Amino acid sequence: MGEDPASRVYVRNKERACEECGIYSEKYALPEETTQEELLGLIDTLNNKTSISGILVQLPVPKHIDEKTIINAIAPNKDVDAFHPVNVGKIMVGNYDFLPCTPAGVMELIKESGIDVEGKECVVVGRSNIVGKPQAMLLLHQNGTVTICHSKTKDLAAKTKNADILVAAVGIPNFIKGGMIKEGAVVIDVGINRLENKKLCGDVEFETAEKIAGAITPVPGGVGPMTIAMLMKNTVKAAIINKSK
Ligand code: L34
Repeated sequence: MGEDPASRVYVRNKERACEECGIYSEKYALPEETTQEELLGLIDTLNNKTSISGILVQLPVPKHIDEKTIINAIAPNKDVDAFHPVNVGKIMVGNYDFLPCTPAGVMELIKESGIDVEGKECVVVGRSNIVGKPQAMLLLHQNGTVTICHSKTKDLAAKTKNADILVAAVGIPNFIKGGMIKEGAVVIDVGINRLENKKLCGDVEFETAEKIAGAITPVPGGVGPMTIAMLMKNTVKAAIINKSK
């Protein structure tokens, strides 16, 4: 909804991924002026449309729309973002259908790189509902020892320097410097920041961090594409779950 230029790129990438996977998709590019009632009406239509297995409202939504109301309106069995409180609760107790795409993508990168989370010091910088909080929970499920840091954390560098696995999800360009990282640590950069020169950069200062880290993800080409891959996975799962209904 609206004119967010980054959202336009991400949604286009999602459409393209659907095509590549052979997933049927519908895109509704709603104008900024659309009312909350109209958006809720569309969600209700899609909730009841049997040809649709998964629904996603790309965030951020314009200021006159209440994000929580929108997330709550999506049928939990079609909530391929796993943002609905029912799905958030299921993740908390470890009995879930969908994982949120970005944290799940981070876990997949860790797993595919042969990194064992068990017993590791994991530090998540950022506590958003869509990344930081669920990321911490997924690392905990893999028996990591998890610390969540945020804007009020005292002596952040001491915390990040203790991390075997460091996940940066703060949304501040180049916030984590090489000097804040432990030698050999796994550094995962969730941030996608657009600089004034239009260049993309992460929350980690890559040039200094790559010299210290044992493994590190780039921006672009790191977590972003994994977010989309996990959306495809959730959508296939939703199709299977909803087929029997
Ligand atoms: N509802 N809103 C909802 N679900 C989501 O899972 C998202 N997110 C975040 C923003 N809002 C959302 C995304 O889709 C972030 N995000 C996302 C998706 C794709 C990419 C980045 C973020 C991506 O494709 N990144 C590319 C670069 C793209 C570019 O050129 O800007 C990369 O290589 O990182």
